[in-house]
Amino acid sequence: MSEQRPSARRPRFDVITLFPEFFGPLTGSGVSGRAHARGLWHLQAWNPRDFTRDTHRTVDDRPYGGGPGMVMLAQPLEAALQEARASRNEAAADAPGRRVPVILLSPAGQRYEQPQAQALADSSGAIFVCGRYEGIDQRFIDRHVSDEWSLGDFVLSGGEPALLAMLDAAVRLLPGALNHGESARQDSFDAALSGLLDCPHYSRPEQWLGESVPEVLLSGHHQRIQAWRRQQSLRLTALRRPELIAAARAAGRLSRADEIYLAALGSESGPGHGDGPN
Ligand code: 4GO
Repeated sequence: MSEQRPSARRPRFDVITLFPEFFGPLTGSGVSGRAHARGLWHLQAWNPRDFTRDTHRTVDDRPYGGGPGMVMLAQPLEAALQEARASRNEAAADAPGRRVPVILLSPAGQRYEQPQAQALADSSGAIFVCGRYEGIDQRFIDRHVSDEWSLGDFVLSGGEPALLAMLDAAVRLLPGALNHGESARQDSFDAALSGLLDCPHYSRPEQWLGESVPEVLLSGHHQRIQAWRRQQSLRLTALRRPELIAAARAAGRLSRADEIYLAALGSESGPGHGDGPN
């Protein structure tokens, strides 16, 4: 997957947000922070408050028609967006003549899942708009937003936490972001795992509070270990997310051995047994 990246250019994420400090941990800590330090990706925040024209630096006002809460004003958002676009063009972040996506985080958006994270990692980036309060003046959305993305069916007080999670999921897929290039590819949902859930993992000590590590993992027998891990993935996925088994089957990603194991599982306990992986 990662080898298919079209060029060595790093994705650039421009974020329009009233709370740029939200993104400090993403650029500063952990896997995403290290990838940022290595220059694998870039983030630039734009605060609409810096683009207001009144002395009070107003970014929101009451909704026409009444009702609770406040609405983000279109003008500071548009001015911030123009600045972000200009800055991207100066940096030649995007292919010439191609309009960069402007993406709003919204519960009404399209669901963001692993394929979307991979596509974002493979792209030259995007401009993201994080709303606060009750939302954003619809005229700004109609004029400028090309896509709306959602992390799931829940409401946040702002788009920032959703975007943090989305960017983290994308950035860790960048070539060179993880120390062991393989470990991203063996995660839950990845094609290398046929879109199944990941298997359980164990480390030292061999005995912990009377519980031991599955014997096969200590055997040193690579093929047996691979087979066991595959079976654990199949078992966990069949138990927790049976629709992912169906999708893997439909995509032709289940081997004959997989099917034999699943058939044995089915006759042993049946679906909905509620048992854990052990
Ligand atoms: C995104 C934004 C939830 C999501 C949001 C989500 N809530 N599920 N809240 O991805 C406009 C003001 C929307 C707060 C924003």
